Amino acid sequence: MPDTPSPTIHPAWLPSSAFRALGSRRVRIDAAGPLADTVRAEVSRACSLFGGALVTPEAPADLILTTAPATAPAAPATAPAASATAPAATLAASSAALPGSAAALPGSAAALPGSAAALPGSAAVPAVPAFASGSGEGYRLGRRGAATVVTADGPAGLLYGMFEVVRRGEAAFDPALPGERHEPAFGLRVLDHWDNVDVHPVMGQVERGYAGGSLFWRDGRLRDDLTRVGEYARLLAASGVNAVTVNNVNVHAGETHLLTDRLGEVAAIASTLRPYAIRVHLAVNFAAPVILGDLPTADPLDERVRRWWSDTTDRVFATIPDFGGYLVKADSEGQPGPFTYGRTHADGAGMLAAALAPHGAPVRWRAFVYNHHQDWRDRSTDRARAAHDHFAPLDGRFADNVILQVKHGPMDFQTREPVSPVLFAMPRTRLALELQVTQEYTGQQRHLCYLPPMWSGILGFRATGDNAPTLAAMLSGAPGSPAAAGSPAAPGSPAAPGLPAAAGSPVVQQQPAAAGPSAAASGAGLGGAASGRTSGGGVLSAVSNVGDDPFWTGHPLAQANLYAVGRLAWRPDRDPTEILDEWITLTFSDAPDRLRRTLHTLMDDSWQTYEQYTAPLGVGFMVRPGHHYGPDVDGYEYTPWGTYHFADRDGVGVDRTVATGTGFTAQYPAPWSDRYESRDTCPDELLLFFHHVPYTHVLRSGVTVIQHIYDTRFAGARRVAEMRSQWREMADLVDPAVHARVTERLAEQLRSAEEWRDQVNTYFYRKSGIPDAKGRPIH
Ligand code: GCW
Repeated sequence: MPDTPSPTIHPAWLPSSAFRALGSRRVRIDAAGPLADTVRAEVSRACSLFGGALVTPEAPADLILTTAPATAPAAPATAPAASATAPAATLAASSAALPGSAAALPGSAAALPGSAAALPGSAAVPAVPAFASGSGEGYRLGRRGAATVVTADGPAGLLYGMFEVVRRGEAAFDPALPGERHEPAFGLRVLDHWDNVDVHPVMGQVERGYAGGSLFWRDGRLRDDLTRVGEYARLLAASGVNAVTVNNVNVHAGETHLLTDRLGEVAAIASTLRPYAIRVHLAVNFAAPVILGDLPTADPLDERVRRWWSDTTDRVFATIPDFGGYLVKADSEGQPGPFTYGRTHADGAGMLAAALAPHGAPVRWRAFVYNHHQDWRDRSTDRARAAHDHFAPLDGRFADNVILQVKHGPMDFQTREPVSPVLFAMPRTRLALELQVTQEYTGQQRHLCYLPPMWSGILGFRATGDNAPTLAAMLSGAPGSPAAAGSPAAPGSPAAPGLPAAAGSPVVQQQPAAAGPSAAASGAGLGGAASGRTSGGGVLSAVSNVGDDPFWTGHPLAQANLYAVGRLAWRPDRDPTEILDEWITLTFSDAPDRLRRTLHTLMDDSWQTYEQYTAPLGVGFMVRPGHHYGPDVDGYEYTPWGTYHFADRDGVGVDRTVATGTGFTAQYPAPWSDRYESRDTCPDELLLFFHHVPYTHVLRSGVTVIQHIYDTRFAGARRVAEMRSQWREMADLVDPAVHARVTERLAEQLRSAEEWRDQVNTYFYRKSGIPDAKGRPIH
């Protein structure tokens, strides 16, 4: 079937109008090579729209985009950013680092794993991997004479610097613009697509996708027209992402061939993404040697199997020289893995790592491994414990280019979970944080749910105490980050991990965007900017929420979640409200104040609103089995999936204490092990995740659990009704197509929120026999 691309694709955060300031200037580009060509094309398109011009090196310019000489330090931490003169002869130096050029490929000696400086805090922590860093991504922004100057560390930095100028608009040309240094905290910023090549009979084209079909695949093959993939690359580069995994971690039979005889399709995607400095990753099937019919075994210690992976991987790199790496889901939810052969996950990952190491590339190995054949009567098995039980004992046994990819919570992307303890239990293993942008459990892009406040709380979590480094600092190896040294969340308070106390007050400390040495630059002892390392180590991954929907994400306002991932990967300590504001400015350029204010009102707290009408106090699930949309309080209660709330006539919640429960609290370091262990210090929002309590238990907020359930369900549904009216009033300020789509989604959100309210309330009223103290109707 031929592709039928929709003629009206929403421009998301890159409408033409966002380029007005840049496009009306005289712009000089002192750089050459493919990425510089991309920048040149962007600038000339903008200039043709707004009357500016690309000018020659001799001509006066309002904006100079240049790459710093590769021989000079990338950015002395103390040097005033704007003081450098634009190097006239940067072209040859920069071309060495262009993607696609041999010198930039990860096989070069400089890019071999283990070559960078060590992470902070522990001598045992492995070196920051060069392969996790995009090269030359940083840049300085400042003024020289009458011009604004972007001096990039390399070609990718030129692209990112150009998009920063776009984001700033007129402010980028303010004569008082201070000198700033920018570089990403996380070196690898990757969006994982759970896209199937063949339409899966149950999961469809995109597993957990709520925005139509795949951008890459259609009915069993690569799309003929990859124009949208190119547009996607452009959007991602503008948000700061630098890698994409093109297929589902559940690698079915057809998709297994992408590694070998269908590699050409992956190469075509790689070519489309490359102009925007985005590398391709592939999810691979652990049993590929068997499935593809080449070998009788996939045993990771079998020499034939190891050779197979090594030869296959060599062919991948021969076809796609800047290939990013593998992603593996093994021994999980039916996927094959090393357990079949009595081997460990370190053995399994090690085999793939050995195949990738000569190319300087990593394997991301997922820690999402648990028993999905449980019996609710067996209280000793706890799914929350599983990842730690499986992986923590293997710390130190993973190869240098293995990155263990850990979901942010111990269960499964629920609306509220504590931060996974695995992230603090493996100091000798490289770890990646996995977020879920696709809203599997958070309203499936029918509900408005701006997720960055949740992510911000996770990135800002301080596992070992209120003055300890944040998770972001630990993972990114950027200890100088203000996030690592900022003011603590109050111990045990509701403002503790993942629990912003109120809207707009995220846990993570803020830093003025531009002031002083940057986060990474101040980590000079780490091989930071001063030593020429232009990106942080570390990996931030997220499951994409994009499809072939004209608005990209189904719900047009869910674009903000996608935008924010890249922005947080550059600056994990940024205020989510500020990121939202930036997204509004770009997406609704020329937005009058009334629209801006309303969007904040609708979105800033929307995650908390969603939480208010769904499963209470961190207990999770209560969704309809299979598709996970809408309420079904007991939907998973008697299934083998290990996702129980244990409500009975006396109380609700999962006892995960050491004293009387599954002992999960002991997987945390102090002080959190103690805080979670005690009902008195466990944050309210996570109470039912850690404790089974009577309905009459009084929360730290002063209300009983049952009354909290009623109050928040009523408040949540009421809030959605208000949101609907507030949006209605925006009709004159928003593109009618966007307005109509959001209107339709809010109507469904309200229907669903009322359904949640009624089902949860009536369930707990009947279980507990305790009426609502305020006498409201419980249906
Ligand atoms: O949350 C579960 C999803 C599965 C998904 C799995 C995973 C890709 O329901 O659809 O499979 O997580 O993360 O592997």
